[in-house]
Formats: sequence, C-alpha cells, structure tokens
Amino acid sequence: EQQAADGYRCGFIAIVGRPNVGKSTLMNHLIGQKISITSKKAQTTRHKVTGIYTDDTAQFVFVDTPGFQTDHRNALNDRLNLNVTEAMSGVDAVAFVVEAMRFTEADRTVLKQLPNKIPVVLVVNKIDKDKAKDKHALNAFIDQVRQEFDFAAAEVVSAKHGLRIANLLETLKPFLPESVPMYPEDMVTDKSSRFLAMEIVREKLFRYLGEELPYAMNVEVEQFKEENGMFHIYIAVLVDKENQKPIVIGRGGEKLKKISTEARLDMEKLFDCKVFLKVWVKVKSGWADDVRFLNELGL
Ligand code: GDP
Ligand code: MG
Ligand code: K
Repeated sequence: EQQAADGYRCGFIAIVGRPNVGKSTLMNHLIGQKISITSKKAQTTRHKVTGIYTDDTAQFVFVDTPGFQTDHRNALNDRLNLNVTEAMSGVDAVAFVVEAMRFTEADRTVLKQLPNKIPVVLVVNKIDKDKAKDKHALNAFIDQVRQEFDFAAAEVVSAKHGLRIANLLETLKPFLPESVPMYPEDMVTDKSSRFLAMEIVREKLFRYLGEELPYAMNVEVEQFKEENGMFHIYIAVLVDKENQKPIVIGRGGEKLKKISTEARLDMEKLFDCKVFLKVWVKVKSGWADDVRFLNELGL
C-alpha cells in the first residue's frame, strides 16, 4: 500500500555552473554539513556528491556536479563532462549558479547544455562581494542573465556566509513533486565515510599545494577500518612523476604533515569520533590519460 504524501515534497535538484561559482560551498550550506570539498582552484570536485536536506515540509536531494571542463581534452575531462550530463538526467529541477556581477562565456557554455524540459532556477551567489552591494547594479545583472535563458525563478545568496539559504530552499521547494521522503530524515549524504575521507584529503592537497601541483594527482583509500570506536584510515596520494613527490611532502615532511593533520581534524568533526590517519605519496605515471585506471577509481 502506498503512503500518502499529505503535501510533503521530495525530489532531486542538480547544482550546476562553471567552476568556482561556489556550487560545493552552497551544497555544504544547504545541507548544513561539509560533505562537498571546496577550493579556489577549478575542478576540485570530480565526483557528483549527493547531499540531503530534510525538514517538516520537504526533502531536497542535491546533486553537486564536477563543473564543465571546456578547455583541454583528455580522458579525465571527458569523464567529468559525462558525469555532469548523468547528474542532470532525472532531476526535478536544476539550480544554475553564477557569480554576482560576473557572467562569462563559460557560464553561457554551461547554460547551453542544460536540458530544456527541466525547470532551471537561477542562483546568483557571492552577493557579499563589494561589487554586488549596489542593489540597482545587482538587479540589472540579474535581468541581464535572465535574457540568456528562460529561468523558472531567480534567487540571490551568499553561500560562503550562509545568507538567504532558507529563501533559496523556499524558492526551490515548489519544483519538488509531492512525495513521501525517500531517505531517512537524519541522512545527509549517500556517500560513504570512505569516500568523504578521500574528499577531505583531496581538499587539503588543493589548499596547500597552491599552483604547484597540476591536476595529475589523485587519492586512494588503501584501508578504512573501525576499531575500538576509532577510525583507522590509510590514504595514498598518487602523483604522475617522481619529481612531484617532494612537492607534496614538503621540506622535512612539513607539508604532508599539515595536510594530514588538518584532514584528520575535519574527519573527526564529520565522523564524530577519533581518527588515526596516515597519508603518503605514491608515483603512478600517466594516470590522467588512462581510462581503465579512471574506471578503477570509480570516476
Ligand atoms: P565550485 O567550483 O563551484 O564548487 O566552487 P567552490 O564551492 O569550490 O568555491 C570556489 C571559491 O569561491 C572558494 O574560494 C569559495 O570560498 C568561494 N565562494 C563560494 N561561495 C562564496 C560566496 O558566497 N562569497 C564569496 N565571497 N566567496 C564564495
Ligand atoms: Mg565544486
Ligand atoms: K572549486
């Protein structure tokens, strides 16, 4: 027998936009927990991450997308774009995120790839920035972007400062179908702890390596076990060439130590238990061009 929804809504919303508009930051604030990694560099998000927000009236299931890669082509970038297309199929609405006062060719490229049968809500992020403080200018910007596409609605937010997040949820809600919740109310993601641990390490790598290390780098969880109420996590950082190893490790192992300490603290907060974390560096050449290897990584 089917349960009555009684006005309750539940559905999927894809968070889409060019790199660095703040999709992952927004996702974390929407669900109130850090499950999607963020950084100043583009392409830090390689997997789609599902985040779930549940309240008394609705359950929102968000799909964070890796962002469209438009410049150089290799197996990794092709796979990233495929994941985006997959993430968008079967959602009830798309949240198209742009940066306030900045609409670029890259934004337009993403917009052109959106399916036209699904409602798209324009989300203007980073309204905390100085250049967005002039209300008239901000409204003119919104009008300008609305000329580009037939948006179903528009909202402004500051993901970083958690501003107007509740308003955004209210704007998105009518696009969810009436349905009973699909996930338990205390569930915030369908990603495993193992996956989240890997993402946290990847975030720290991007943060502390700055421009030094290219995207030919990945992380692999070699072991993840729970023992006496404590997580024991062993993670390998894969680099393309031998000479990239010292860049990650740093002088006297300083950099790697900082990366693993910060990652451990984040994990302890997220998993709400003590974590033993070991991170080390391994060389695996040419991995970014090796499709079979990408498959092994689940990309
Ligand atoms: P993504 O590539 O679209 O997932 O973008 P991220 O969430 O990784 O964010 C990219 C950068 O923009 C990071 O440095 C964020 O801190 C920053 N950012 C995200 N949202 C905001 C915001 O509302 N205001 C400001 N000032 N910066 C933001
Ligand atoms: Mg991201
Ligand atoms: K980013």
